[in-house]
Amino acid sequence: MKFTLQAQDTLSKARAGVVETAHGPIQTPIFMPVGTAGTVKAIHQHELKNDIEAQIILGNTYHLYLRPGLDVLNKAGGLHKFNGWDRPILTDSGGYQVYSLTEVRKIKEEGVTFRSHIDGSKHLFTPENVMDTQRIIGADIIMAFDECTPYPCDYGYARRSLDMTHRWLKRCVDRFDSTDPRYGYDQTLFPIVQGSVYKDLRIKSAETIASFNRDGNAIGGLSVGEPAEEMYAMTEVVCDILPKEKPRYLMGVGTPVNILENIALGVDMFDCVMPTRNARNGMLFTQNGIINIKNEKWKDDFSPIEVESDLHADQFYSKAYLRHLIKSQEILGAQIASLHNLHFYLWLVNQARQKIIDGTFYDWKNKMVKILDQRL
Ligand code: PRF
Repeated sequence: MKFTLQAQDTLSKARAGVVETAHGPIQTPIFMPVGTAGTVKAIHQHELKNDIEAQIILGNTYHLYLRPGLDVLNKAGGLHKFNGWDRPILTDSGGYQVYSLTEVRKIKEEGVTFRSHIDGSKHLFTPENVMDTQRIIGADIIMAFDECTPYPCDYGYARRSLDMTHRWLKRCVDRFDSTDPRYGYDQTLFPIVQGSVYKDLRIKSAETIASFNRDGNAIGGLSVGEPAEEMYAMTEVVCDILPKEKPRYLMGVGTPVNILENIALGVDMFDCVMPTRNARNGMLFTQNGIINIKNEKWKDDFSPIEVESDLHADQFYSKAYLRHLIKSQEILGAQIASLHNLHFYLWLVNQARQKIIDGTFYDWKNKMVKILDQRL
C-alpha cells in the first residue's frame, strides 16, 4: 500500500492525498460507507459505485465471522468475490463490535470471550485468530485487535487497557507478518491508538503505534459519548505525533461537522453508521442542514429532496413522498434516504479535498460548520 500527499492546507493541518491499494486508489480525505455484514444496508453495489462513487467500504470481522462464516467466505474466494465489490475493503477487527453488541463478555490477556448476538453460542477472539479471519475475508486494509474503552473511563482502567492493547498489537503484527495473503493480492495492517480522553495516555499510545511503522494508523476510542471538544483535543494531540507521510483513520466518526473539524486536524479517513442508520429513521443530512423528514412540515412539500444535489434520486423524489415512505416504513424509504445521506457524505469529503487542493479549505470549513448542524 502506498500513500502520496498531494496538498497541505496552510491555515489548518488538513491534507489531500491518495492511498493506493490492490483494488484501486482512494482519494483522501475520504468517508467509507459501513457495510457491516458485507452489504451497505439498503444500497446496491452498482449504486455505491455509480451514484455515490464510493471508493472503499467497510466490513466487520465480528459479523462476517458469525455469518456467513469463514467456510463460506473462504470458498467464495474472499469478500470481494462474495459481494461483487471490486474496489478496496477495510475490515474492523471485531473488538469494538464485541464490546458494543454482546452483553456477556470477558476480556483477558489471551483475548475476549463472548456470546453471539445471533444464537448465544460462545466464541473467543484473540489477536492471532482475528488476523487469520481478516486474511480469509480478504480486506485490503485490516485492523488490529484493540480494546475501545467506554466513556467515561477512570484513568487506571484506561492505562491498563492501553498497555494490553499495545501487547495485543505486537501479537497482531507477529501473526500478520508471518502469514500470507490468501487470494494473491497484498493486505495491510493498521494499528489503533487508544488512551480514552487522557492526553498523556494518548501521547504514549501514538508514539507506540508510530514506532510499529505500518502503512497507516488509526485513532480509536473516540466518539463514544465524550463532548466534541474533548474528541478534537485528543485527535489534535495524536495527529501531531503520527507520521505525516501515512494515512490517519479516525474510527467511527461522525457527524458532518465532526468530519470537517477532524479533517482540519489532519485526519484522512472516516467511517460511521450515522448516514445509513439515521437515514432509516428519517434523518437527512443536506448542504443546508439537517432535515427530520418525518416532521409534519414536509407533509405536502413536493419539492425535490435536495435541489443542489446531482444525485438522480434527490431530483426525482419529493420530500413529501420520502416522508410518506419513511412514515409507512416502506423499504424504498430506507433505500432513498440511505442513498441520499451517503451521497451527501461523499460529496462533503470530496468538496473538502477540492478546497484543500485549491487552498480555500479553512474559510470554507468555518462557513460549513455553521450551516451543517442547523435543523431545518
Ligand atoms: N476500535 C475499533 N473499532 C472502532 C473503534 C475503536 O476504538 C471505534 C471508536 N469510535 C469505532 N470503531 N477496533
